[in-house]
Amino acid sequence: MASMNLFIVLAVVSVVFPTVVLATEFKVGDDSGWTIKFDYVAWAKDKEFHVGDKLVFSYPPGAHNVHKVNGTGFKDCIVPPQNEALSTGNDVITLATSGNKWYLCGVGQHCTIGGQKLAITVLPAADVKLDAPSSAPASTSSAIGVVKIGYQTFVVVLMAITMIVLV
Ligand SMILES: *[C@@H]1O[C@H](CO)[C@@H](O)[C@H](O)[C@H]1NC(C)=O
Ligand SMILES: [Cu+2]
Repeated sequence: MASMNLFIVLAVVSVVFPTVVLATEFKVGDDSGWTIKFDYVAWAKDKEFHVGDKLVFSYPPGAHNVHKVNGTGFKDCIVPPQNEALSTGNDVITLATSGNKWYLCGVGQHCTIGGQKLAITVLPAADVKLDAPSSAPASTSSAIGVVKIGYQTFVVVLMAITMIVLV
């Protein structure tokens, strides 16, 4: 019986695990958090953001806030109404769509003088990080398709075996 239970656990884990691995949580500014006089351009430069990933803006509550703005707002530091700000000091934003996203701090001159603003480009959901060089997108996606089908088949077979053993 113990081995069957293990089997079930493995089957469940194999279904649940991929979604856990594939979403990345980014702490904006790493150990510096969300603050003034930090180079968020450099911070974002070498990172890949995908739909489903999360941004965490971390700062002492009251010191800063977080506004999502458009490209113009970003460039000119146009601060939206205060009541639209995130301001808990631990603001988590799930990247729901692909494309360019812009965020800034609406406190004082933090955006204009402090450079407290972040621009990122969100890529489609990261099914697999097998990313071949982007020169061959078509073959890459079909390869991913095969991998996914293979994986799902594996899980279904595993489930089926588990059921048969249990009956
Ligand atoms: C960008 O946001 C500002 C206000 O923050 C608004 O006035 C403007 O129309 C927006 N631009 C676009 C292209 O949506
Ligand atoms: Cu600020």
